Amino acid sequence: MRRYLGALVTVIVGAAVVVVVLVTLSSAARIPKLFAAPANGNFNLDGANLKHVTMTLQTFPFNPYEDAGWVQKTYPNGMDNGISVPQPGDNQDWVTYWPTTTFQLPAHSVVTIRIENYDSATPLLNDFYAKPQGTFGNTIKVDGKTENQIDPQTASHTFTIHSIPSSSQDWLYVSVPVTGVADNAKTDSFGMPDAPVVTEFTFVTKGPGHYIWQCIDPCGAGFDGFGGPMSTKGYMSGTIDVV
Ligand SMILES: [Cu+2]
Repeated sequence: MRRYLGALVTVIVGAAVVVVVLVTLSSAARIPKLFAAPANGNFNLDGANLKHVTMTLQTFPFNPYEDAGWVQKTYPNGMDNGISVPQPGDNQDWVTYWPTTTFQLPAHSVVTIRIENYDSATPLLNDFYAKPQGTFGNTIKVDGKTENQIDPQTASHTFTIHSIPSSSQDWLYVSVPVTGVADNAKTDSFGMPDAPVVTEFTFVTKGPGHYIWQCIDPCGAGFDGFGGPMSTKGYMSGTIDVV
């Protein structure tokens, strides 16, 4: 009997250790929240009446929590365009998309994404990504002005949706350059610009599928700027589920 009791205690202690480790890891991990794009009425596209959704995202040169008071001042009620602002998280010096990197979009719908970029330029390594692709008219609006390409030297990030070829889901490829804030722009004492550069683009989703998106600008650390935030999910990359 004693022998069985000893085994039982070992199993219980082992299970408790596993639970403590999992709880500690999950509270320390930066697990991006799901952002389901909010409806924004309908969109008449070539006679078809499609659902229209609009998402607003930000890109920051560092975690905005590093700038004491900025988050409080900019999102006083703790909401960032309909989604609660994330917790401070780790790697605060890394460039990052906000408020999350995990998105859900409706199928067969018109999607408008607006990116408020507070980061400065890191010239593209490949000019291919200086041209918007897969958007309406292969264009973007940069601070309200329609463009079909940007100067690759002024790029700060890209928002590039793609996936591996699969016969079980539609193909979806959308890529836009995100223009950086000018080096001489006015900033606060932490380096946060007073105003972002706003890039807006619109595209149509096809059928349901699971896609990934990432930035292809060398905005990260290490070799060719593709390490750190560029090689860690939740900063410069994430997922898009079309449902
Ligand atoms: Cu980037």
